[in-house]
Amino acid sequence: MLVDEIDITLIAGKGGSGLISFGKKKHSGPDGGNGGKGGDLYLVARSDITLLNQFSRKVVFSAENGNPGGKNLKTGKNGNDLEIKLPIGTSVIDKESGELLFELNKIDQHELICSGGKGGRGNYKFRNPRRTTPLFAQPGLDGEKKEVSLILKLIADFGLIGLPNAGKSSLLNELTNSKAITANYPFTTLHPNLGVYKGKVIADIPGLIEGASSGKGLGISFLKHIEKVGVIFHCISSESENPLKDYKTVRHELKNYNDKLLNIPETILITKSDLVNPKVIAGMKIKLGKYNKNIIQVSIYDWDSIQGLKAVLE
Ligand SMILES: Nc1nc2c(ncn2[C@@H]2O[C@H](COP(=O)(O)OP(=O)(O)OP(=O)(O)O)[C@@H](O)[C@H]2O)c(=O)[nH]1
Ligand SMILES: [Mg+2]
Repeated sequence: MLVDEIDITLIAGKGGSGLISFGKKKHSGPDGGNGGKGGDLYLVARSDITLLNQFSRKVVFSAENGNPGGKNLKTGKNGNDLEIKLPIGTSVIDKESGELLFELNKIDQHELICSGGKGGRGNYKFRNPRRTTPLFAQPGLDGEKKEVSLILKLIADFGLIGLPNAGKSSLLNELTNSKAITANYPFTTLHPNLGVYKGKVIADIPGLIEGASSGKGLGISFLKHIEKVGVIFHCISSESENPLKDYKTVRHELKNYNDKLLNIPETILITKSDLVNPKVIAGMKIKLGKYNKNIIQVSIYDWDSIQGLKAVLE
């Protein structure tokens, strides 16, 4: 199961405490060093979309604390920074304020999310002519702590959408070296699958049905993945009894979820073209062409049609 929403807690390192210490010799005065700074916590974007799955085992992450100051004015070692890798397409939301902190949109994007606490000053720093033997030092400051919600919206160049059983996963497998499970029953795909063809990312989205936007079928939990798709491949099976109804049903669900989805460029794929007479396909093209002229017929058993579709991806 692809984890695409999770809450985690991030804690930067605490600063090391300042030291209270005096030189060995009589009258040699205070020599307690400052504590080291706590480690910072960064979020970094990577291409692996399964990275949120790491949080099914652990949800609290802390960068290293700074070390305490030492004798002889020695400053404590700074705590190591911690980098947490997240999938590209992740939005990071502050749970307390609800504010969107940032989106990770570029591979290797590197964002500081929690700063480490400052180290405390050692007693040497507190000496003055009237106070030659300060018997105190500062503790280190706490590192910043944030509870964040991570929400993944896949960033894909092409998204295969349509009713259940339309042949979406089969196409993903033909176009890429993905091995999505396919079967002759609805809702085979329960979470989006990604594949890559010549650097282009293709997402196979679970089947949509009428009412999906209000929770029917698999609901809308994955509709958010369509928001960041460059081109929609709307798959309609040539076996459909009413292709126009199928088309409108899916468009209606997209609109209900977020009408901006209707502005994403769309190509209609008439799938499983090997199963029907060419006349049936010609009829479908006329009916669907009233809504969208970009129509391509494909079959996973027709090599030429798959090559033609690959050319569109390039
Ligand atoms: N004859 C023929 N069968 C196909 C073709 N493409 C897919 N199928 C079959 O149609 C059935 C459904 O294919 P899937 O790829 O699982 O369909 P899907 O759209 O991903 O379905 P969901 O994940 O349930 O939404 C499977 O039995 C496939 O083998 C095709 O081009 N020709
Ligand atoms: Mg599928």
